[in-house]
Amino acid sequence: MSLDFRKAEFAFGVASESQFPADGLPQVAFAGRSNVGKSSLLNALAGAKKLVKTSATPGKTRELNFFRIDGRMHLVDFPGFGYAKMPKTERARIGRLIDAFVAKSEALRGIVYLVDLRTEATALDVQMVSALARSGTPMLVVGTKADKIGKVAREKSLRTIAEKLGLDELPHWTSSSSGEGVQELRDALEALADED
Ligand SMILES: Nc1nc2c(ncn2[C@@H]2O[C@H](COP(=O)(O)OP(=O)(O)OP(=O)(O)O)[C@@H](O)[C@H]2O)c(=O)[nH]1
Ligand SMILES: [Mg+2]
Repeated sequence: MSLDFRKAEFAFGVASESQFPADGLPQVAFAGRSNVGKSSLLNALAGAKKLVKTSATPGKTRELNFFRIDGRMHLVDFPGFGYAKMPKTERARIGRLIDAFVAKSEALRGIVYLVDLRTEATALDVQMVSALARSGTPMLVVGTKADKIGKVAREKSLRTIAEKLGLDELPHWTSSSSGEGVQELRDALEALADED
């Protein structure tokens, strides 16, 4: 049965390990640098403008925010990595929370790792992707903000990202503004939710 992404609702925010859910719903997490477009992409997937708060100011998301899709899966919006102005202790707290979640959540089926097509993969992205991959969770890399660059630059950026992150295939790509690539990502998420 196909997942209706328009049936999306905020479920809960998780700020500590004691709040990790045990409801058994399959989860897919959205990770990446601050400002890369995680929350905007969740809104685009849901076809909603305001399901998730987005911001031109980075560092807005500080909890793991769970969104329930069609009552059948949770998409989890992670706080962004690498926001320089966030206090060190807060950054460390968030880092530990994400590490614990990725290591312990049995319902986590995949991690969507977002990279801005204009900046390509940075040293921080290389570090975070290899740290997250150590958990053994399947990872899907997605290039974001495709509307901001041309087709030729996009293809070059996708190849560079694949090379830097050591991927076997070119990443998916999306634009939350134009909606390009969003349906393909819905299909990939649905396949993860349906796996046993
Ligand atoms: N043109 C364009 N702008 C985008 C796109 N996606 C996000 N943005 C803009 O980029 C900025 C950051 O987007 P967010 O979705 O809040 O980014 P985030 O990754 O959730 O950021 P943090 O919560 O700080 O980690 C906002 O100003 C968005 O409007 C896109 O596909 N195209
Ligand atoms: Mg966000």
